[in-house]
Amino acid sequence: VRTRLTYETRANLAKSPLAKRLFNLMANKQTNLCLAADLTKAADILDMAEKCGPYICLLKTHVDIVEDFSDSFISSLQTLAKQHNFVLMEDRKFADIGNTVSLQYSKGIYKISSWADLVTAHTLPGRSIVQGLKAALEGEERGVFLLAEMSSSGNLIDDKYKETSVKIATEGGDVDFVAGVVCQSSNCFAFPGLIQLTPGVKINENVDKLGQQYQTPEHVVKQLGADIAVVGRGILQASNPQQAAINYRDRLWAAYTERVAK
Ligand code: S5P
Repeated sequence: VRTRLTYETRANLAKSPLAKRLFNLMANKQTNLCLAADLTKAADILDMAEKCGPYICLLKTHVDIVEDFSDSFISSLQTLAKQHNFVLMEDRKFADIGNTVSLQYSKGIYKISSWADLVTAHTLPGRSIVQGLKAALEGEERGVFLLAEMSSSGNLIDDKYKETSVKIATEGGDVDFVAGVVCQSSNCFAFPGLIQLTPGVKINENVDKLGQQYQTPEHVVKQLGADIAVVGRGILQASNPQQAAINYRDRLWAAYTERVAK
């Protein structure tokens, strides 16, 4: 079972160079925490990246919510990523035909492919979405996480959609570009070389007012099979975000070490 294997072992099984890099980073830095930096001012995101950087493996952005987006914001973020050794993911959730996502990935104001190590994509359009994203690259080492499940209540994803999404992630000629799967259950996929990214993690709440559903760090890692847990407001809205990041990191890492020791 993939969830019993260590991140080091799984790094060796990964087909995606980005998955390999991220598994090794997690093992060396001893963190499986992703910060969802969902803030609307560039300076606030950079401040949060500075404070939480030492405790995270991944920093996830939604750049289209940043009101003062600029190229210098991106270069500052990249400097922090280097300094504190974390990977950058733009949670764009691409969902269009290949040609359109290729343009959305590399062009426009955000030029996502020029800086984001990882992006997310829905599988709704089919396999061509992966091909479209890959077509935008000019030799950069990049990866995609495909959504096979969502954390929101009432989402439309059923078992068939989930299974086909995992097929797209694990079969065919583009599997070296797929670094992982965004999902909510350990039986979602079997291949140990892929990373399971699981959002909907918060210590003190079960839901928000807009359909989000939360679980504890221990539950997502031990029961739901998360390799990386995404925490946004649990850290961003804490009275001391840095201390909250440390708490989430400690609890998530302890849950992982218990999971692989069993
Ligand atoms: O199913 C999903 C997939 C994602 S990527 N549910 C999610 O919540 N997300 C993202 O995780 C969402 O876009 C947000 O950036 C983060 C959760 O934030 P939180 O504040 O609820 O922890």
